[in-house]
Amino acid sequence: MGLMTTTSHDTDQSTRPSLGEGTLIPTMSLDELRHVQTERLRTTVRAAYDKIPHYRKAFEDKGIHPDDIRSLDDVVKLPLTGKADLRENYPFGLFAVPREQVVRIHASSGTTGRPTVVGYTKRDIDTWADLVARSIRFAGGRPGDIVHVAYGYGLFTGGLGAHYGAERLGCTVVPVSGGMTDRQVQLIQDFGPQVIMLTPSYFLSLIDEMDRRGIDPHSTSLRVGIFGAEPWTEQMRAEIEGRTGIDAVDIYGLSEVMGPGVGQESGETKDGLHIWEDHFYPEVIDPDTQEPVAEGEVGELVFTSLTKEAMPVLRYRTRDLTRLSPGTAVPSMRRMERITGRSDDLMIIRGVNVFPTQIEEHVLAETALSPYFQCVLTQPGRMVQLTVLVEPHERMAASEAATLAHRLEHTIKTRIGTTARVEVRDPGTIERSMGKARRIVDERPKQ
Ligand code: DLL
Repeated sequence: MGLMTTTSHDTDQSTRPSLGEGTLIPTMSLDELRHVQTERLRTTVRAAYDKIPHYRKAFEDKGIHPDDIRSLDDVVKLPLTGKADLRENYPFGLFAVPREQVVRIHASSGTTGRPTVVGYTKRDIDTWADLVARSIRFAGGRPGDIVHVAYGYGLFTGGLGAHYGAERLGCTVVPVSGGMTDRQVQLIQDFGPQVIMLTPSYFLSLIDEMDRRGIDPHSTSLRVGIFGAEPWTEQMRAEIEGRTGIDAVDIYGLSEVMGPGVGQESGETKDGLHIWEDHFYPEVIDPDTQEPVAEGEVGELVFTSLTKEAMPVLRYRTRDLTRLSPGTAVPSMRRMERITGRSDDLMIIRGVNVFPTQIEEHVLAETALSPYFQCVLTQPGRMVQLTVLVEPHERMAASEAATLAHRLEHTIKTRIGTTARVEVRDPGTIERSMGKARRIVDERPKQ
């Protein structure tokens, strides 16, 4: 990486507008990082306890006090935080600063109940812009690039998060937001962006639109795609890179912790997401026992924010399943493996655990099939049934479709271990998303 600097150790959170990392990829040693994290953890814990009644009560319930948190190993003593805690404190109950100091609100709708609301101070927005700038740089974007942002703008953190980061890096931002697929393609043709940021599933729709209009997706100005906000696979990366010639890299984040830019994959090594550990302390726990898993084991990712002012979070349970491994491109910071799925997306089919990403791998291995698919869950009797809807690129004869369906059913049975019915639909009929793809359609009767 060409752009390197050491990171400031300044942990005085009250006076500095920004923590000083700017847009640069950190080169701090592991010792330095642990020192910074420890200081920041203590400040965060203190603020959470002093300023947020929810956390004060949670500390008291656990019989702990901020003074008990002296080192990073003490993190496990802290209470876990979940989506339910955000809902119970709706809308502003988890803010650690007076509402007047909150300059931005975002929210995620979720599938049920109240939305979860998050807030940012001016400095939080600044830190976020720095981290997204860092992420874009790490992915392979450069100051001076044109960045086409097709993540949705609004309460969702994708659009504005990407936007501020691209500006911070010194790029020219095209804030298209999601939707109007034909216009997206026209703007790519007209403005010549080098970088595009959107969900991988929506990018597939843009590639299809290019195909439809006779534009060779290899011929665009695009060099790097920064894809996230939903699970995707190595097979999907190969599909996107093969069809466009760009570098497709993964960006991770969630509103409750910040938004996009919590972790980013390097465009050079493409080996999973480095977590920006100077701002977010990761752990992986067993979702059932809530105990930390052994190093390198898969479990639920949990984050403690280290620099957030408006809404610090302690041990936030992401429900995302992954494993941690040592850093490569940034040696002191750990990587997380591509997310296999959220525990919410886990389908249990006759006792076998299946994530839509596992289905995606096998759908993409079938060259006649387009990458669009959906998993439909029904319950005709007592058993849950999984039907995988797929569609071919070109219309197929019934016999050909039947052969393909049987082959895929067989692969799913032998490779994933579950029984699924595969239904081949007509080209273009499976739901397209303009943001996060809806992979699971649950048609089971409501309990
Ligand atoms: O999706 C933030 C974001 C925007 C990330 C743009 C990346 C790009 P939420 O709407 O709160 O925030 O959803 C967060 O999306 O817990 C994961 O389940 C999923 N997710 C986000 N990035 C990835 C990724 C944004 N790269 C939830 N791979 C998270 C897999 C992802 N899942």
